[in-house]
Amino acid sequence: MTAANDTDSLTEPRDQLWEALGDGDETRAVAIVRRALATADPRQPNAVDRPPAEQLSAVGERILLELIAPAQERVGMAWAANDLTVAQEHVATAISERCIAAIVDATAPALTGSFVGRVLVACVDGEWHALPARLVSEVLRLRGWRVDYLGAQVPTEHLVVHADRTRAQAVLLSSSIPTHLPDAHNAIISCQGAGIRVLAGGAAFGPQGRHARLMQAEWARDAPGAATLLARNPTRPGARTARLPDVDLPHLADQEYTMVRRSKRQLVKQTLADVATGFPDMGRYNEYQLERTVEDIEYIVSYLATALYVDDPDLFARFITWAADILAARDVPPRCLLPALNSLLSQLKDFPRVVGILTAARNRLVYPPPAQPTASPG
Ligand code: B12
Repeated sequence: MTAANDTDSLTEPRDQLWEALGDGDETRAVAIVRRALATADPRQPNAVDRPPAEQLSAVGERILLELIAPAQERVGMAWAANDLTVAQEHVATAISERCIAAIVDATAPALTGSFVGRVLVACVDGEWHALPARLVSEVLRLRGWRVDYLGAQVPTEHLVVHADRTRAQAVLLSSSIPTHLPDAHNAIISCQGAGIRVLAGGAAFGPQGRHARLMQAEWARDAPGAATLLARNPTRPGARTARLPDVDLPHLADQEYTMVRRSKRQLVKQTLADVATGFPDMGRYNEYQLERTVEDIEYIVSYLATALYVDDPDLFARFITWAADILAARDVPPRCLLPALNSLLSQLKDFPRVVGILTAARNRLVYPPPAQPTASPG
């Protein structure tokens, strides 16, 4: 997202859109984005000298990335802080989708009908966060690409077949939740094995796309970055010889990932038993509370497996910090995560990478790093 500043013409619409999303007012939200489209400046070099169609595309891109996207990020922060319910979050997201559709409609006259190329945009199998992929698709369309937008959780085999059938120049793969990284890797390997170029993006791929690079995929922070990569090397071949995941990730040879993934059910069961022993109040939990606790423990084990997969203790530590913040915002002491981590440490004490990952996260929980200064670095 482009940084906003106080003189930015979108500051006011941003606050208005946020309020409309919070009120669940779709009509008002759509009117706000339409008005912003009509009044905002394109903010690109020599914009006023460009043909009106190009100016319209540039403003449309700004509204998508600098108005709608930040509103969605704010929805996520408000949910995390327990200021929005899950239902309100769903309402807001449905309205954001409607706002994107309004921008697509209003910018249609800017499309020339000739394309610079054809790409597929899809979410990794299991990934529900389709809205980021939709934003990427619409920006690329405005930049002249023919885009096949496949939406949420696309099974890899269908992705490869469709990319092949449409002779797409690249598959753009989106993922928000890191636990989908093994499936993302499978999609990357499968596409590349079929000669299809892959460009990955989304929060799951880690800071600076470190996990995408590990999996031999190209990575871009956002849609404009993807457009630049595609344009810089339009004929870059995707073909590689077929490979197994451990070619990219040699650490998988220690089998720690496979073992944790395969014994997930047993690990969750034992962790739940250990947590119940150390926390007798759990005996009074109702069915709903118990189900949520099981879900949380499953989530912890999934993140542990993912951190092993990409060999990144920081991935798990960041997840534990996130979980601690979510709990704290709901008046649950973050230290209640400790019994689960301790249980896993004792169950998996013979696995050095697991022990390293769990210990680093545990330390972060016990000795949280000092709060960062709010001023931006540099
Ligand atoms: C809306 C939403 C949902 C909706 C999604 C509906 C939809 N149609 O998309 C629903 C309700 C389904 C959902 C479900 C869940 N969600 Co959710 N969700 C969100 C929320 C609020 C907004 C997502 C969004 O649209 N973001 C806006 C876009 C603009 O941001 P973006 O993702 O960074 O995308 C930009 C770039 O990354 C990049 N990009 C993205 N993809 C790609 C691809 C390519 C190729 C390129 C080049 C660039 C690129 O371009 C985008 C546009 O600028 C986020 C909060 C957030 N900060 O994003 C949480 C969030 C992602 N969700 C979260 C969670 C935990 C979940 C659930 C696990 C909750 C649960 N317990 O069920 C499930 C997981 C479901 C699953 N299996 O995938 C957490 C993830 C935390 C973590 N540890 O990773 C977040 C961060 C909320 C939070 N603050 O904690 N969620």
